[in-house]
Amino acid sequence: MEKSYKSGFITIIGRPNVGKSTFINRVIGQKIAIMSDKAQTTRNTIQGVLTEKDAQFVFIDTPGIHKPKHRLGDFMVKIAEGTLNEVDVVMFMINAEEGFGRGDQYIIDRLKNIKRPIFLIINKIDQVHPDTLLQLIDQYKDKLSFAEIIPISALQGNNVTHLLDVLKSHLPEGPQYYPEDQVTDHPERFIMSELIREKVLELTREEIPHSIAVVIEQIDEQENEKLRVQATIVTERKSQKGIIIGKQGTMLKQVGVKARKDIESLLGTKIYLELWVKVQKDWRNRPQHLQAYGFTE
Ligand code: GDP
Ligand code: K
Ligand code: MG
Repeated sequence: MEKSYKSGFITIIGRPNVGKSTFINRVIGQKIAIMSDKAQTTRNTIQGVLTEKDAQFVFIDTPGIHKPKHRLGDFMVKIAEGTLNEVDVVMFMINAEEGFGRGDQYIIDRLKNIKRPIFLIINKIDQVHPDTLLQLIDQYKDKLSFAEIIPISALQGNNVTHLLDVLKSHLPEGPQYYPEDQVTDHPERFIMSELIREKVLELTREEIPHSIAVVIEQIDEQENEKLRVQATIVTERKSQKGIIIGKQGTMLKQVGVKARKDIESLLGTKIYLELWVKVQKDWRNRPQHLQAYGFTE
């Protein structure tokens, strides 16, 4: 008898920095969701597609659900919540290094009415003693009726294959939604801007909060077949612009070098990257600006 094909959509939800993007990158094996040790790095849903012989997993990376502090936060929570009832499995990811907190309660309250199988994924087990793990499971197991509780290390890969097997068992029979060589349905433009934003966050450390956006203004091909990518980094304040540019442009240059390398490996081609920085006061609170930067509903 022919074995049936399984496919479905899986969303990953959890507090910022628990490892959602790291997990997607690990299973997809290509850098599609940016990672950083700062909260709220991921602002949009990114789909990662994993195709196996008998199944296709479509992962949706959500921005961390957290209480909104401004309009952008509001927007991020809305898309994260919106995905929950449209998927086949919800993965609620927590960080094994942290105990149950208010942020988790907030998420659990939002998961209570979801009619989908919810997995509790305890990530970063490479950082904790097995006893801590047992205590955590004890703490969480009665808060919600979890279909599965699975500890993993997204960074080192421990137990990730097992998780995929269990996920597969929860997926319905279905078609192969995407061709097997497609790993994401996100426009490359968006990923490029995310890679640039990641470098800014990484290199400027604590000084730049999440008040930046990156816009890819233009992509064109040069005569020598290199692509030229022009991008603008939008900041809220003049002082932030100064930090991003750095002394005699050194910071911006570093951002450019690092982002260029990642974009080149994404596109498989050499590029020129031109970066500009501009100040747009209070952009996060103005709906028309959110739209201009791609945060549309
Ligand atoms: P997200 O905000 O949930 O998408 O979290 P990220 O994927 O951006 O990860 C946040 C930080 O946690 C990064 O510095 C990752 O390298 C780190 N991280 C993610 N998974 C693991 C893990 O399994 N073990 C350890 N030790 N660190 C991890
Ligand atoms: K993050
Ligand atoms: Mg993320």
